[in-house]
Amino acid sequence: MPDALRQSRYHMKKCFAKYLEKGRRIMKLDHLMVEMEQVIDDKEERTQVLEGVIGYILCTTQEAAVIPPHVAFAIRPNPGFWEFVKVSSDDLSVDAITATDYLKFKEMVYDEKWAKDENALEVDFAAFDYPLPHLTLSSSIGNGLNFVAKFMTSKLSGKLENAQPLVDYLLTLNHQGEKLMINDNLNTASKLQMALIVAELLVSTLPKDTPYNNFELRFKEWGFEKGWGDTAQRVQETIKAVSEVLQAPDPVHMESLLSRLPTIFNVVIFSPHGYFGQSDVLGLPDTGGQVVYILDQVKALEEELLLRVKQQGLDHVKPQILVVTRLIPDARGTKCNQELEAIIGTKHSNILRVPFQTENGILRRWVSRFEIYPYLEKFTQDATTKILDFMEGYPDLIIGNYTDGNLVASLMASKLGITQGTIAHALEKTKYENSDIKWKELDTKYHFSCQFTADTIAMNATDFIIASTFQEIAGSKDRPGQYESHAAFTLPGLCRVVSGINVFDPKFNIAAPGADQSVYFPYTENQRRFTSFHPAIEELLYSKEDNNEHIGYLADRNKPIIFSMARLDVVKNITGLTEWYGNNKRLRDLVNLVVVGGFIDPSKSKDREEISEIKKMHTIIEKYDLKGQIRWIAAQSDRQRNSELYRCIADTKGAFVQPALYEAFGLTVIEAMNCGLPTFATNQGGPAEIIVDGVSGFHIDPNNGDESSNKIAEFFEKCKVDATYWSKFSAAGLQRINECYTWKIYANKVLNMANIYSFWRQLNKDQKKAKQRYVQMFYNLLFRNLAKNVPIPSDDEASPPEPK
Ligand code: UDP
Ligand code: LCN
Repeated sequence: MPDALRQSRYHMKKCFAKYLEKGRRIMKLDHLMVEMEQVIDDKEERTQVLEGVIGYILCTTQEAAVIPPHVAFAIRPNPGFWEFVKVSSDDLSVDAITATDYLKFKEMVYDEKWAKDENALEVDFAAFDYPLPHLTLSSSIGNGLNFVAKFMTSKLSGKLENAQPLVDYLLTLNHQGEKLMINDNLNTASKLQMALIVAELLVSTLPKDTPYNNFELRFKEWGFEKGWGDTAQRVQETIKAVSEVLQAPDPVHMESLLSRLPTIFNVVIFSPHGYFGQSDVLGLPDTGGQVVYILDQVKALEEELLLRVKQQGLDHVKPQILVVTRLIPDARGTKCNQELEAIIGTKHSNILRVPFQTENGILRRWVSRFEIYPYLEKFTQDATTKILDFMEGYPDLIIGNYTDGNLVASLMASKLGITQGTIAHALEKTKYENSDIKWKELDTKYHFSCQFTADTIAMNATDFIIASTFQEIAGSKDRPGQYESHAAFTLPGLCRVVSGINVFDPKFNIAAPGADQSVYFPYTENQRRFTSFHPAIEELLYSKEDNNEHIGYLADRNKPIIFSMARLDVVKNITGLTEWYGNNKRLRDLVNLVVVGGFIDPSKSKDREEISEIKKMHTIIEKYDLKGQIRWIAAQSDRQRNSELYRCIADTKGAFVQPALYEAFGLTVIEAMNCGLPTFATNQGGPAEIIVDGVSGFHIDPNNGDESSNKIAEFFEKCKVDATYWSKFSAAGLQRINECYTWKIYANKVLNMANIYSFWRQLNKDQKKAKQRYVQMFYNLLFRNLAKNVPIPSDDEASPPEPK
């Protein structure tokens, strides 16, 4: 053995001895590295050790389970790719192990009996996925639609008869019983192909704008029904699209054909928890970006649906979207006790509220999203009845939001056989370290046993998953994605999920939300600005008075303002930003700080975490003597006024700062950029993808306050010497938004998904059925019992938090 290798082995052994020293435990990458540094203090020697195989394992490790004399490693060389190995500390031999064995290693740390139980419940959703193709490249994750189109193409190619599933699918299309596209006269691929040739001949002779009505009767005689288009031109395009696919399918034509078929008219969107309303709800517990997202989403989807039905020649059809949420009798000044509420800015969309029922009747009070599980099954049943009644038929698409909405959507969709999409907004699992293995410790407070099983059920039941960013699915080079963390996990004593979800599944797609551009528009569009708010905003920002709405003041009005707005949760890190500012004299000299969030008076809040953040804000303001440079404003719920506030900050040539420790997506980042405000946002989570660092804004590291605050200071120093520097970032942010983050782009993508996955589920119906059965069993045997353990509060208990 060469000397260098011998020496390196010697160091590695010392290192493993150190890892073993404390006995059984779970270690993360940073622990492994810190302990390595303690044992090998020479930097060069450490580099040498890290060059070998074990070094590679250590560097790509996410987590390790120490069970002397072994250490088992979960390594992740690339997003979505996991390998598991076991290293013996005696001879440093490395053995590959399965995910199941790795999970058992982990369990040994907490529950040896369970780990060794041969009959411990193992859950393997992948067992049902074998007939289906999967993506293989990390870079393709989230691009399911294209992949599905390719796979469909290969299924329908070859000879004409192979296209029969498409014909069968076209035969099923209808709107409330009215047949669309074709009728039974064209029930084979060859009959359809012949008829298309004749039809094409006819439309090609007509002026392009000839209305469909003018030749509808001829079409009907040949076996065609409505849905091909509103004009001769549109009809001709659709005929071509179908003919191309029948002749020799290719993914591009397949995708464009399926996207233009009349498939989706009625949509149900579930968002049970929180206070879901259109006014006075933001800032209430569990009520944040999700509500903003859904209301904007509905407007965008309705607009796109109306456009599509018009183009399909189905003007008489009124697409409707129903947002279904919980009815809360104790509505506390909001409209959450109203059963039906029309959605402002839409023609046919409504909020439908259905109460939670318990053995004692309707639950009157609000309940936290962590405690919502016991009501969901009955809620689904009651909601289904009301929805079918209201819509006078089945919806064509059901979309769930967050754990509770996704579970309800899964129950209803599988019962009625309807296409389903899910949206997580945020999955809780990655937010809490070791939340799976330590579930028993956390369960009384968070009920993660319910949440993780519900999330896994929904991910597996749904036809497609809408993610806002790539990182939500598969993280980044260093950090696993939110979905990815459900690939293999264990809840000792309950179940070992050896395969929860595969991020290479083509059901994953990215469709990022936008911000309502009729509200969040650039500060430069003077004619559109909501100037009536200016006196109120002037007071908010610059009055000298301390009261329950704001404290602090800005002594020097000439300085630009750095601005942040968020719920006052720990993870949003508004206190962190205030502290960075307090600590950085350079930054304090350059700019003022304005933050919006929470209450000023801690006694107004009933939320433990918020109260502690409020107190912390006061302490920091005192500690750094910030009065004169800071203005802290309590949570603001008027979005029109808030949008004007962003623009007023832009008038000062300021910036928006989003300093969250982790942000799932980050709507405020999008809002600020839409208003033309240069933006600094956390590199942990969605914003890292929204902003291209140094091009359309800046990334900041929430765990490195000095570096982040200096980065902001540097920007303002540059702006001082070059006024165009600020405008450059303002414009680049807007450009980024318009290219990638608008609701129009979103609505188009999501409706394409709905159309394409509706056919996909039809193509794979046998596999879908088998998996659904397994999901149902998991729900029945596990979830239902877990949900029974969540206590049901009585309406007489202390009231939930007061609304603001
Ligand atoms: N918001 C608000 N008033 C506040 C704080 C936040 O209107 O005092 C709005 C904000 O403009 C954004 C949403 O609430 O539209 C927050 O969404 P985000 O994605 O930033 O965070 P979430 O609260 O969903 O975690
Ligand atoms: C929930 C969150 O935590 C945010 O990161 C998102 O922007 C919001 O929902 C909308 O999806």
